Amino acid sequence: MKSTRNLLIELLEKNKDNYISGQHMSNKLGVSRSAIWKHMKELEKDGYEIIGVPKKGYQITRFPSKVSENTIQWGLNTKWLGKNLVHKESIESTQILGHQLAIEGSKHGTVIVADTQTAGKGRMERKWYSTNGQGIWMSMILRPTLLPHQAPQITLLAATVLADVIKEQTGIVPSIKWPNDVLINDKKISGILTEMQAEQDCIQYIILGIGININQTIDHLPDDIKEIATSLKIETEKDWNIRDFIQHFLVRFEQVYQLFLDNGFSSVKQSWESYAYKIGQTVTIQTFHKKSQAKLVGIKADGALIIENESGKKETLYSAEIQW
Ligand code: BTX
Repeated sequence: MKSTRNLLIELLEKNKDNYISGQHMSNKLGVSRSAIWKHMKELEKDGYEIIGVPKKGYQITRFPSKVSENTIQWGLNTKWLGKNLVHKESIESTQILGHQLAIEGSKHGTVIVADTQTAGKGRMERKWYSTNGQGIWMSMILRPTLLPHQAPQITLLAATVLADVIKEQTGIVPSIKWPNDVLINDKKISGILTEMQAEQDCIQYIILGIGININQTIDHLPDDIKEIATSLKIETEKDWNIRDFIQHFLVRFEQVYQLFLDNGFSSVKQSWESYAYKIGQTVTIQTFHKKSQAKLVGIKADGALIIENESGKKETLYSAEIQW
């Protein structure tokens, strides 16, 4: 059930080119005009600008780009994802808080967002740079009824959703380097980290962490990643509204996640393949025990990587790094 405040935002958003009368809003939402007025004062505190003209009504003139629990949740058209949301200005890592909250029992769909992370985590103890207010640093708690070996499929799903959202919002078609790097023009715009607490045949929870570089210029990127990283701003030469981007991502993620649970991995697989990086090409692959040249063939029905090794034999890899 949507809150009155969410419905009010939607109404104002739908009518953003016109004035809308207090009476009309009050009839539509089934609350008094003074309640509407109080809600609008609250919206103004979070950066919405609403003008009121006697006899005409109200018009929203600015939606906030500010990220806060309120601004993300207001107007967020999801059923369960992000309905419980924690926003921190600065945090060590949204993954760490995600684990804490999950252990304390936070529900499926809880989202944690930070403006900056002081110790953002990549895979295998690597570092994830999370500059202040210039990207999306977000983790979500998922409690799927899947088997532990299916968890990596959620990583591929998240990368696919992000690629879709980037394509819809910017017109740029990204690529996905197996398993989890989303690239634009062969540079990394996003990283995804899936951590899981599981027993032999059941997942207790997954903390799905997503880092997306949004408004950094090349000067904001630390020297050691300047050559390999990019941001939406670098690629499009404009600033992006971080709050809007989070909302688009959450809405899309919820839809695709539901399809995945209902129909299995095949629809995700198809979409993932449409973005696949260097399929059919020979690349350097690092596995736990060796580094070798191999041709990327595709992914299996369960999301594992299929390669053709130097002697022409097909192999299936569940864990590996495709090198640049
Ligand atoms: P990864 O291990 O695939 O990538 C980490 C590598 O990516 C680093 O070693 C570095 O070379 C490069 N890198 C670091 N920061 C950036 C950046 N901002 N942009 C591009 N490249 C970078 C990928 O790990 C998983 C990253 C998940 C990050 C999210 S943010 C929210 C959540 N909280 C948290 O601590 N981690 C996740």
